[in-house]
Parts: sequence; C-alpha cells; structure tokens
Amino acid sequence: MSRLVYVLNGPNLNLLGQREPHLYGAQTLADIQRACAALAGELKLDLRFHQSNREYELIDWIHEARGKAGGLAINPAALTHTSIALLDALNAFEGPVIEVHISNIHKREEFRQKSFVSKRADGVIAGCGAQGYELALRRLARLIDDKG
Ligand code: CA2
Repeated sequence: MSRLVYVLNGPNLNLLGQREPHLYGAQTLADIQRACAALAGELKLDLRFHQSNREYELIDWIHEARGKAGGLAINPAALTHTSIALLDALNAFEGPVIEVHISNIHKREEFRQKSFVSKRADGVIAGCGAQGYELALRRLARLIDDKG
C-alpha cells in the first residue's frame, strides 16, 4: 500500500498561533507542519501537507489523493459542520480517513457538534491540541502497515 499521506487543513487554520490560543494553542500551522514532517520521516510516510481557505482547493487535493495516497488526515475547520461537498469528495477516496480537530468540538457550541465529515471518517481525534495531527499520522501509518 502507498505510504503517501495527505494532511489537509481548512479555512482560517493559517491563523493558528496568532489568535485564540485558549482554544487552539500557541503553535502555528508551520510548527504543526514541521512536527508532522519530522514524524512522517520516522514513520516512513511521504507527506503532503496543505491548507486552504477555499473549499474547492481542499476538494481538488482529495481528488489528487485518489488512487495514489495510502491515507488522508483532515482538519476541515468550519467546513466540518457545513460541507456536503467535502463529504462527497472524501467518499470518493478509497483509503483511510482520519478527522482531526484541535479543540474538543463536543464541548463547544451546539453547531460545532455536528460533523458531515464524521460520516466518512474511519477515526476522529478531537481535543488533543496540535498533537492530534501526530496521533492521526501514527494511526494512518498503522493502518497502512497492517494492510501491507
Ligand atoms: O478545533 C478545530 O480544529 C476546529 O476544526 C477549528 C475550526 C473550527 O471552526 C472547528 O469548529 C473546530 C476553526 C479554525 C480557525 O482557527 C483559527 C485560529 C486562530 C484564530 C482564528 C481562527
């Protein structure tokens, strides 16, 4: 199975570390990308890490991952709660999908407690801060290793 993995990030996550540290911590997305790259090296994963404020770009990356990536982790940000288009794109991806949220969406406003993406996700990590991305990569590596 391919050891290529995509880590995708949705709208406003480029602002991490600049505002709302009580919710999302002090790490920037660049810090998270560096940590993911280091861990991907250890796990022998080939990492593609992207962020966009545009729904269609996230969908295009999911399409790009089809047929070639062994797994995908996604923090869809606010699109989690609204986007059937993202769910449809993920449904067209064959490999394992892990949904990541830095905050615990279940502890927050009611509108954050519904996730369209969870209808497709094989695993969901929420409330583990930026470490959630590392946990997602470890889970994807395990699933890829188990499939052989
Ligand atoms: O907890 C998460 O990771 C979220 O996906 C983050 C989203 C939010 O809409 C989801 O409900 C939960 C928000 C990302 C925006 O991040 C910002 C970071 C700093 C300043 C402003 C926004």
